[in-house]
Amino acid sequence: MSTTPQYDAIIIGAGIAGMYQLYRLRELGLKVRVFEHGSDVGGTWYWNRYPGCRFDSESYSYGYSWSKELLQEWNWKEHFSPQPDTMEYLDLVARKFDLRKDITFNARVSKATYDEKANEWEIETENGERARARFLITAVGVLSATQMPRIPGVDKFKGISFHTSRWPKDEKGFGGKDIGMKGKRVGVIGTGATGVQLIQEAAKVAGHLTVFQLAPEFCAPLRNAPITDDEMAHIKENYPEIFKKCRESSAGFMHNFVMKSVFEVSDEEREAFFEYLYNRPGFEKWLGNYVDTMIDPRANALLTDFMARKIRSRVKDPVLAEKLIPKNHGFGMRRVPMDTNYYEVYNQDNVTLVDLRETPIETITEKGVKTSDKEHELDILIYATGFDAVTGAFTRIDITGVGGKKLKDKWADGPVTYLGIGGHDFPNFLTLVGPHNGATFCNIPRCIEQNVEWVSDLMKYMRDKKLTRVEPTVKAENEWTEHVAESAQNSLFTKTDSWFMGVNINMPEKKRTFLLYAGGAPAYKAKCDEVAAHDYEGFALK
Ligand code: NA7
Repeated sequence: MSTTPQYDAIIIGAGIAGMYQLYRLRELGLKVRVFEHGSDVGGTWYWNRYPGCRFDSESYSYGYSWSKELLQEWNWKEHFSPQPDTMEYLDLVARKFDLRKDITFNARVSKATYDEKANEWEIETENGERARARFLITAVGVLSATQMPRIPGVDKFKGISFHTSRWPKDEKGFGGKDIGMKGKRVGVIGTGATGVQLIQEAAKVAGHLTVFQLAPEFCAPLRNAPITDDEMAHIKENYPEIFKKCRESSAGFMHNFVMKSVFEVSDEEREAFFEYLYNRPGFEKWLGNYVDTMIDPRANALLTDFMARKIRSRVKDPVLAEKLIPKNHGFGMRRVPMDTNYYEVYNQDNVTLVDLRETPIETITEKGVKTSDKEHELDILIYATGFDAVTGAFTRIDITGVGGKKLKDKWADGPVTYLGIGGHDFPNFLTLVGPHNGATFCNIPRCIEQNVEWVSDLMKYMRDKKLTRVEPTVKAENEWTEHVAESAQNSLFTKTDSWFMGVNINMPEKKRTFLLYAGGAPAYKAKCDEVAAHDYEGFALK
């Protein structure tokens, strides 16, 4: 008899999705095991502990909504929670619901194989540990597959160096270690949402900070603030309204587009509204703007012009300001980094911007970064170069379905999925926040809850009906994949290159295709509910 441990379900990943999925399946009475690469819960928040790492979602719209007790027990300290506080929150969740007892930590799943005869999945970790289960549920995150740049010499640098998602841990707390940037020559490569958060902190302490920028993003002010006791008391009273607002919004945030065109209003009214939004906290200036700013390029151009003027007003040197203004995309067509005095950093004497479009990196050396014009000597070099987004966390596991078919091959020309929750030839394989899933462009815990609850209902349904195998049909996955592409065509996301489109300068082999779902969270939920109401239409069940 096999000694491989046997479960009803195996979950890969103990981030926000994996933690909740574990809780829900345990409530169903199932035997569940979670395998997690990190040494603790938290997923994205566990790995990303660089200085400045924090939410861009309003904190109180981000936490789990499923436990009234938890909602009343936890006090958010800031409107946009910093990473150590978020980890403290997730630690509370893990302790309160005794989640850690069912999680194996320091266990990266490297292989998952479907055994057709047994109708079971077998996983194997890098350490050689194995386990089997009827269901395999992935909770691997959208931005978790760390991508180092493909620059010659990345292993040559003799100083302190790592990717932002591998920042060392503070042994005494939940955040990142103080690596001693104070007074040092620090270099940061990459100016996406992560780079921006890190740069504005590093500039406060570094002797000299050199920012290596390939192409700038349009950043906008976060406007974070502490949450007072009175505010927190008010938030606790209003959780039902907060979550209702999120449910009704297109991306699960507390903001919704204004159902008006920029062209319906006068120039003065439009400018005043843009200005109002610019002074508001969070993503409202992106996701609470006139609806056509994200659909119509002419409308987007007006908002883009406003945002470019803001950058010019914040950066003293006009030549430098132009280098910080994106010319290859409009505002909001790529993920908008939220800033706190980011642009003002470039007015400081201790900060230099190196525009890699003018002077490309030739190689990383023992001493620093050699660009086409000079060698920049550094003590610390941080790579804020992003991730093999959305599909990377899947394709880095050797996943084999029916008849030896590999998921990696199935997705070679871009993912093919049904509801972003599974695919043909991969029975009982359920992908929370997978590519094409409504949770990919969303205030993620809001949509994670929808995903987890839907999957839990499916598993309950199967148990009640004594069904043991669920697999999307080819027709259903083709139709959904087409629908995903169509929904993206109506947005401006497809009009530029970004990780939304699977474009990564370090991965030229990755196909350019829309990896998210742009139809909106309410439409996605409605479709999932309809599928469930029709006995999981589009899935072959037996
Ligand atoms: P992103 O948004 O993918 O940003 C990565 C940045 O690194 C971006 O500015 C890239 O420039 C730059 N990059 C990547 N490779 C290189 C090389 N080889 N040389 C120079 N610069 C490079 O990742 P983040 O971690 O900032 O954010 C990820 C998400 O996390 C974010 O959207 C949030 O949702 C949370 P490029 O864009 O290619 O011009």
